[in-house]
Amino acid sequence: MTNIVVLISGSGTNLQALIDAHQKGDLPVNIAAVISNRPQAYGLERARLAGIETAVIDHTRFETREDFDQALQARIDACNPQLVVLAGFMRILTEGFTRHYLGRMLNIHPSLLPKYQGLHTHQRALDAGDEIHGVSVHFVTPQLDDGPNVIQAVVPILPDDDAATLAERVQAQEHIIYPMAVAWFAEGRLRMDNGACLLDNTPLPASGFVVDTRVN
Ligand code: NHR
Ligand code: GAR
Repeated sequence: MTNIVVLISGSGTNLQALIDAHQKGDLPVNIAAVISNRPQAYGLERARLAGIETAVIDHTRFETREDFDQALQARIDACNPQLVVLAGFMRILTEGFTRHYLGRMLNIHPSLLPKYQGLHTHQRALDAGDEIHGVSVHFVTPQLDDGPNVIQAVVPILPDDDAATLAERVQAQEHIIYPMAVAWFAEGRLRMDNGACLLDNTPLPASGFVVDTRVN
């Protein structure tokens, strides 16, 4: 069974989607631990309720990003995971950390990457007058939000949207595509190879596998 460790910073709805998929029998993994950099993250409670081991590595207690990442890496590696899953994890990771987990760490980012790397993606898509928005699951590489895409879900931007309504539409898709991507990895169907994604030994396009929710 594929051992995974999930890193969170906040409410943990993506973690909950993974827990739910696992409980339904749709996700052949063992969630070895959930680790948060924030002691108050509600996702820790979700993990406890599901009987999953939790840990807090509070970044405010470390002098440097390197020190924090070393402590985080030691805690993760104690679980021997085949995959590290960033689920609303909000700290930028050092190059050394990302290299250590290269090809075995996934992130979910709320935009259609390479558009809108970084923060405040929903507001930026609205400000730009975009007609579509979405979410990307990608392998993590040293460059922020730059690793190869595994899956994207596309949603429409509607005339009355604000950042909150748009985020809600995007997050509904997050909770579908993240368990899918993690399941592909766990089943041995997905890997990163030469900076691209292979699904069933076939290269995915730069967008990754696309789920387009717009009704035509
Ligand atoms: N680290 C690397 N090296 N590469 C990636 O692709 C990463 C990463 C760390 C996190 C998630 C990411 C996202 O999906 C992620 C991808 C946090 C920030 C950020 O600016 C940016 C991107 C992401 C996560 N964080 C601030 C910082 O100083 C803190 C913000 C806060 O605490 O609220 O680290 O978008
Ligand atoms: C999700 O929308 C995720 O895409 C986003 O934060 C939210 C976390 O929600 N991630 C980032 O912005 C990463 N920088 P959750 O804690 O409920 O899963």
